Amino acid sequence: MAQSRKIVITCAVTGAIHTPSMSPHLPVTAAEIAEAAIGAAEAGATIVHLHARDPESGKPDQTPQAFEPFLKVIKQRSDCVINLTTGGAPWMRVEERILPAQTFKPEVASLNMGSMNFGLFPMLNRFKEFKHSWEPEALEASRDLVFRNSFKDIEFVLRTLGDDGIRFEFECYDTAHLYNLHHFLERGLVKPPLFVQTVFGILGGIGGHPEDVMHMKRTADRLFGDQYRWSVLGAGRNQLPIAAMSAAMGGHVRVGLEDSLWAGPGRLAESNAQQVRLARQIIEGLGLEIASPDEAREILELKG
Ligand code: KMH
Ligand code: ZN
Repeated sequence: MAQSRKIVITCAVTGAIHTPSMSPHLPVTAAEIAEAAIGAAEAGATIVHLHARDPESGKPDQTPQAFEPFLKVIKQRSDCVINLTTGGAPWMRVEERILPAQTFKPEVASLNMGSMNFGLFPMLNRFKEFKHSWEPEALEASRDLVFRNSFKDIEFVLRTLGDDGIRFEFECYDTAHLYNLHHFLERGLVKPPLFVQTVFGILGGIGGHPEDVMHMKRTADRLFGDQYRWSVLGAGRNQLPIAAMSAAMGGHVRVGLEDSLWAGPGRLAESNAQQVRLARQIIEGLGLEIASPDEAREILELKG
């Protein structure tokens, strides 16, 4: 892994996993998503990873029309790097999931590197009051849900989006996904430097223990050497401890309400910017600096 003294903070502002009833601070409308992304960028996030939602129900919405209004505002008011999800929600088909990236051709798009169980249902124990019927239904349905990212799906995304110069945030939820990425590297379908987002603590993927983090890093180091840039995403309570581990080792970090609703034990984060500030404190406390958008463009070799 190429170590960096400038740390790229990604902020994933809303996602598709948490539901509006879980936190009043989860951005749902286009105006809320725009404000959250701009606030995160002002607090020090270099990249904003974006999903859209139906403004009434908060249900994930992968139509380009849902993305357009907040993308316009963010681009007017910030120079941050835009990263559009191709994960959408785990129950969507890949053709639907790539529509926003296909339409808006961002600098970065996420790409999930393997199929997996995606266990949302444990949240049914923690959160019991739901305003919309789709919320508990979606969580319950995850008992029998496979987040499908077959080799054919991954190749389809690479071939459809790669020609537009879009670079990828390769989301790897277990060591197998690193090997899948290595397979595409060997076939010449992905180009270094690879922006590898290792994901910890999702039920269905690797856990959030420090040994899990080290095992993913060692495996990525062995497979990719200097050809990758390492970033981490810890789900829920794993978010900041894992961010701290990564930063201490010269890796990059991702925070945001997509990945965790919390700002500390039992304390809901009041904004995405608050989580960015917490990550920034860790980074600067370690004597490191956060990367500006242009520095991130250089580190990740984005099209700019
Ligand atoms: N929700 C995260 C664990 C995507 O958007 O492509 C993974 C994610 C998927 O960010
Ligand atoms: Zn996402």
